[in-house]
Amino acid sequence: MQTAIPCVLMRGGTSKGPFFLASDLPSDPAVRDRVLLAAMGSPDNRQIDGVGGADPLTSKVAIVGPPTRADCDVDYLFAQVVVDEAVVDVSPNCGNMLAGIGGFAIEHGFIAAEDGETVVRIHMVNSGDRAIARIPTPGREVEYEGDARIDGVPGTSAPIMIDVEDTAGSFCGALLPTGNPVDVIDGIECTLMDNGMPVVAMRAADLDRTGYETRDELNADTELKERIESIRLKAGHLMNLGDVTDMVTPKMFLLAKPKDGGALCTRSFIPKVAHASVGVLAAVTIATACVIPGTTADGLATVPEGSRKMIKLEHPTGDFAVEIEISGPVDDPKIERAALLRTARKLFEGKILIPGRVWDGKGAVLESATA
Ligand code: NQM
Repeated sequence: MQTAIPCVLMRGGTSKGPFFLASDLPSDPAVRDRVLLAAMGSPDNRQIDGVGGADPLTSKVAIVGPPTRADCDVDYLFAQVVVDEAVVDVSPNCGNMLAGIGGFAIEHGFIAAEDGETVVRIHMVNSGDRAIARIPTPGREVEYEGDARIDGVPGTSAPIMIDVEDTAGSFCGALLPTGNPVDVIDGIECTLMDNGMPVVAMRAADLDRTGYETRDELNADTELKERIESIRLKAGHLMNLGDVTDMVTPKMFLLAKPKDGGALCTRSFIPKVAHASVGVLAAVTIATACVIPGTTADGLATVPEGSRKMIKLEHPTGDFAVEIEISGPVDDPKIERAALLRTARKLFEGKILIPGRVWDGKGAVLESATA
């Protein structure tokens, strides 16, 4: 017998994956992870026996439950299901899947919709931070259709404005976990930074690359990927993350001067596959690096004047704008707030079926999904 689990498949920003109610999944994290692996079809390059899209950007899961923070309406736990390994990583946030949480929370009764727009306060359980999403709700119904366009997604959808708060040092304890704007790893200058996502930012030129390569070119560049992974494993220790072998953070960035009118050109690895565009909180962190003196972005980035700045990051399929508000002295700015535009769309609702031997629906694991 298969076990049926209620689920909504959503596109959140440039990512896609099943959204579950926490109450519909096993409460034991080890059993839950086996269920998620089975649901997505991991480990397998094609995820042929599950609903995963065989790409890190479409092998993501959102788990939603009642708020455990008094100033929030809903809890959101993000899980990255690794495509070709039996690994589920709940250490990072995902700002793209985040875009789908507001609508899901309204439609599942965590918060009542207003007529026009509903503000949903989301507890990002992975980091403990809060995000505020503004969901279009004309007639008290979640509106998915609209005129907003984001690069990496064809067509247009309803705009979702998201503010993220107090994300500095969410995972690493400090914005600059080593206290330095630059550290040298394997002979390469790296900025190790966490403003919602741990990232390692390197100048593409220092690795003898242009920083304007396509995603396919980067994915085929085995020598580059090996050098980047060696740097990542060392950076993990320096960033207070410990052994990151089985973690999908830190994310790895190559930086170059902008060439399409943006502030900075980026290419990212998440962390072993090149991103088709750029992660949301990773982009917030890189935008932050653009305004901190002495980082690897300093000197490459063209940063607008003023305390409220729109920083446009170029990526392989367009650009991504992050609005950041800073205060304090120019040589030691404090990031007050980051805001961004995303869209999301409900694609499918129903039940995911997983083999009964993985989970019988009653909390008992009868057999490992990977056995
Ligand atoms: O950085 C990809 C994505 C992400 C994560 C990744 C993200 C973020 O594009 O907040 O959104 O880094 O694996 O969905």
